[in-house]
Amino acid sequence: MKAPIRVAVTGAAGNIAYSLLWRIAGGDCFGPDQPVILQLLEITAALDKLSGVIMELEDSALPLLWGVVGTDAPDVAFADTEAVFLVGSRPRTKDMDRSDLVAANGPIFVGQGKSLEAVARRTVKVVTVGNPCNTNCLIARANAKKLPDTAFSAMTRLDQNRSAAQIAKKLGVSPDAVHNVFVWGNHSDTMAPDLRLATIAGARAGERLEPAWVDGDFKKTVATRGKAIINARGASSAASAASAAVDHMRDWWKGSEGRIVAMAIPSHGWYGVPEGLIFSFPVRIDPTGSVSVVDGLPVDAWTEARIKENVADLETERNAVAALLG
Ligand code: NAX
Repeated sequence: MKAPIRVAVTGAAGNIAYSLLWRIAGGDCFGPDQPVILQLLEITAALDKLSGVIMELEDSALPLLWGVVGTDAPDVAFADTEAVFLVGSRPRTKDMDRSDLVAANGPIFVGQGKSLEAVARRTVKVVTVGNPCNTNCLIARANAKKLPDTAFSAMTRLDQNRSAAQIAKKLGVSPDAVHNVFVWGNHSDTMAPDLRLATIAGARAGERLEPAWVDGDFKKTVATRGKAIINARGASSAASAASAAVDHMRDWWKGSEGRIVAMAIPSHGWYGVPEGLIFSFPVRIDPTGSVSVVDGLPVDAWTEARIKENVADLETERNAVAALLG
C-alpha cells in the first residue's frame, strides 16, 4: 500500500457527493492501492447532514478510506490536499437562468481559491464541477495566483460521456469502444461535441454515423440532456456527474493512455481562445499528469462558429464576475 493522499470534496452533503465519495474511496479515481483521507467541506447549516454521510462512509468499511474529516472551514478541508473536487454550489433549478447561477455561486469560489493557494499542495489538481463550472474555476484560479495554471480545470467530461454514450447506443456497441470524442467550450448548452477524431473499436466513427443523425438528434440530445434530466427528475444530474468527475480526475491522475479527452483548462491562446478563459479543449494526459492540448486540428466552419459562440458567452460571464477576479 502507498502512503495515503488527502482528497477534498466540497458540497460533500449534496447529491453528487453522495455518489462521488464512494467512488473515490472505492479506488476508482486513484487506484486500488492508493489509500485516501477524505476532507469534506460543507456550509455550517449542512454539517449535521454531513455527519450522517460520514457515518455512512464509516459503515461502508472501505479498505482504502484511511480517514475522513468533515468541516465548514476551507483551510481545514484543503490542507495538504493533492486532489480537490469543487462540487459545492447551488444547482440550477427550473426557474433559474445562467446569469442567476453566476451571481449565486461566483462568490463561493473567491474564498475557496484563496484557501487553496494558502494550504493545498503546490502540485494540487483541482476540478471544478459546481456550475457555472468554467467561470467558477476562473474565479478560483484568479484568487490563487501563486498556484500554477496547471492546477485548475473545470469538468466537461459529462458532456463527453453523454456524447460517447449516445454513439454507443446508436450503434449497439459498448461506450468503452468509443474513443477520442471531445467537446469544445463552456459546460452549457452551447458546448460543441466534436466527432471528427472519434473511433469505434479503432475504426473511424464517421464512417458508421449518418451526418443527418449527428447534426440533428445527436447534437440536440447532448446539448439539452442536462435540462431533460432536471425536467424528468426534478433535480440535476448527480450519479452521472459523479461518474464523469471520477473519469476526469482518474485520467488526470494516471494519464489518458493516448486517448483524447475533454477538459476545460486555462487557455494559453489555443484555437484563438483568449488567454486565461477556462475553455474545454481536446487534450491528452501523460502518466505524470501533464496535460497537452491537441493543437493544430483543422477548424471547419461549424466548429469555428461554436468556438466563437462559447468564447463570447464565457467573456460575458467573465465580465459579470469581474469584481471577483482579484
Ligand atoms: P446539491 O444541492 O445536492 O449539493 C450541493 C451542496 O453544496 C449542498 O450540500 C450545499 O450545502 C453545498 N454548498 C453550497 N455552498 C457551499 C460552500 N460555499 N462550500 C461548501 N459546500 C457548499 O447539488 P448537487 O446536485 O450535488 O450539484 C452540485 C453542483 O454541481 C451544482 O452547481 C450543479 O449545477 C453542478 N453540476 C455540474 C455538472 C457538470 O457537468 N459540470 C453536472 C451536474 C451538476 O449540474
